[in-house]
Amino acid sequence: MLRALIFDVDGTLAETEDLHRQAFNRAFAALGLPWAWSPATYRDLLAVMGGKERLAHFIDTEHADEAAALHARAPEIHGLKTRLYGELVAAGGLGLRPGIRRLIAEAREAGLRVAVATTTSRPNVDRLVAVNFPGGEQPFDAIAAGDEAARKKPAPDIFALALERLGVAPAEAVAFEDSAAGIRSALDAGLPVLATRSQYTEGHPLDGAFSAVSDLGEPDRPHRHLAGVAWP
Ligand code: XBP
Ligand code: MG
Repeated sequence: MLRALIFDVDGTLAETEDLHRQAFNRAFAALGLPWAWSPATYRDLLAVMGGKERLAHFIDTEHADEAAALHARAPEIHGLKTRLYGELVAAGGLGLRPGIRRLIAEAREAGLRVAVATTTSRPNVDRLVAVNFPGGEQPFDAIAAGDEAARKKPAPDIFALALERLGVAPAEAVAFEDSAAGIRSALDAGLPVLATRSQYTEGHPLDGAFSAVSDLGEPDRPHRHLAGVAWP
């Protein structure tokens, strides 16, 4: 019996990823670092899940000669990036992707539990919730985020943690994901996955998802099924 829905955040609940890129760039500039990640560069960097891990990978591959000094500054860079990202989300009133609000409401109405399993840092989830559910409403019964899992996606840890917090078995839930690494993570946690492709996961193989759609759709703007996905 279906008892829960578990959502990824970045690219699934909302198109957040370019704001992460802009926040990184603003943090670099504020801290005097001559770096600016273009959308194309960021698309490649997204192969590394997690902002801290992404930054560490960038330092190791692009600035190996001064890696030790830059790694020492990484916590300050990422901390500022998180603050600036929150400001960007609030300033722009970043909304949810099509169908998300409706599905969460209908799921709760039907007595299902709703959770989040994300690589992103917890303050980023809280800010997105605050902007989209004003008045202190908390739509999620459980939130598993960022460093709460020992290993980030594509490891299954964060979905396993969300399931544990919900007290629900993998076969009793459905995961929603936008990236290949996220689908791998959910599948390895034992969950069936519905894929919705996002701006930054255009070229990702969505194999393993039981279905792949453009988004969750709205009554006046139905979703499209995506071709070329290998069903399990
Ligand atoms: C996507 C990510 C995140 C964000 C950055 O996560 O890789 O790391 O890009 O956020 P998901 P942080 O799709 O699982 O939500 O800088 O806070 O890590
Ligand atoms: Mg995602």
